[in-house]
Amino acid sequence: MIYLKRPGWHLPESTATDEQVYLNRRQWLKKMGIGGIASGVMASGMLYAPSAHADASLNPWKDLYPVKNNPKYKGERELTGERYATTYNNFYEFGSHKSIANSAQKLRISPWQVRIEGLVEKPMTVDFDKLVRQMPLEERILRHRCVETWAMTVPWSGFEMKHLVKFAKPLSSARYISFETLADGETMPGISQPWHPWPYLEGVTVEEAMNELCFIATGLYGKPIPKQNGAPLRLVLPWKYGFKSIKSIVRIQFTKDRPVSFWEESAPKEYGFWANVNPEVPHRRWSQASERLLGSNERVPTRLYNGYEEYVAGLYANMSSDARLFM
Ligand SMILES: Nc1nc2c(c(=O)[nH]1)N[C@H]1C(S)=C(S)[C@@H](COP(=O)(O)O)O[C@H]1N2
Ligand SMILES: [Mo]
Repeated sequence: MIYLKRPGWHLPESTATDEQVYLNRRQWLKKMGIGGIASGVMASGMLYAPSAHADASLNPWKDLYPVKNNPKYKGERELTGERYATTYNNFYEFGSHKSIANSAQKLRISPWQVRIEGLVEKPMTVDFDKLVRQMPLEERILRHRCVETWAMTVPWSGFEMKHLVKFAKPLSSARYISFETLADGETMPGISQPWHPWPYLEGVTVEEAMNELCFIATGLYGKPIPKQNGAPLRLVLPWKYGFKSIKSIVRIQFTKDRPVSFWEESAPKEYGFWANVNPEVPHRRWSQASERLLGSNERVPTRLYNGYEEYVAGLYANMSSDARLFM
């Protein structure tokens, strides 16, 4: 008889048991033996400290970082400590819990190829190395809001998605872009969970992809992006719930029809295509009115479009209300 463990659906933060959830930054630093320094100083001191997991010396793209900071995107909140952002992760391919940072080190990121196909002038397979070296890299501090109600503010390095769209040369008939994550049974223990529709898949409209906030991250905290955060390239959609920001992309497809994402297929009553952050539309199992800042116990009110309304509200102005709502 095959025994299957209960599916690890998204859970609200109040049910999480990770000790970091309950320790504030100062308590955590104290536990790590580095307390006693003013927290502001500590936060910036930690910013470019070596990550606990990344073997940076082996990363083939380390020469590219740090990249020039774009001061337009300041995050407007205290930066989340690097230690939190790189050890408290969602990456279901490595398990349906937050502590996947160690097991994600098995991910083989070099060489890495991305297949670009569908409604494009010419389908192609491109080496990530070649791609990243011809893109205009910049650093942006952006807020991230997970549907589970935790949030972080981190410095991503990477490039605007619109440069990748131009590179792909889509046909005018393309209306959506779908992205797929690697699904490698040898290195990713999570994909043996048969109730999820692997590979992880997400999508945006071409118009959303051309918005200046739509970002491809290849770096984090001034270094190549750690494996647990989606190396070597992942999407960053700061006005949408975090699950839209798909990691470790191997396939990009331009389509006429709206793709059905991984979470939409897993739990259609709970997750939709648009997934724009909206404090007034609760998840079926919990409220979305507030969020906990990762690395502290502070809760703050959640904002419409995660506070990025001025950039993205126009995308949904002429649509029926579902796009502005959670689904
Ligand atoms: N391939 C893949 N991408 C993914 C996920 C995942 O499980 N698999 N989790 C998503 C969710 S729910 C969130 S909140 C963010 C978390 O990104 P982080 O671990 O870098 O904070 O990644 C998103 N991208
Ligand atoms: Mo999430």
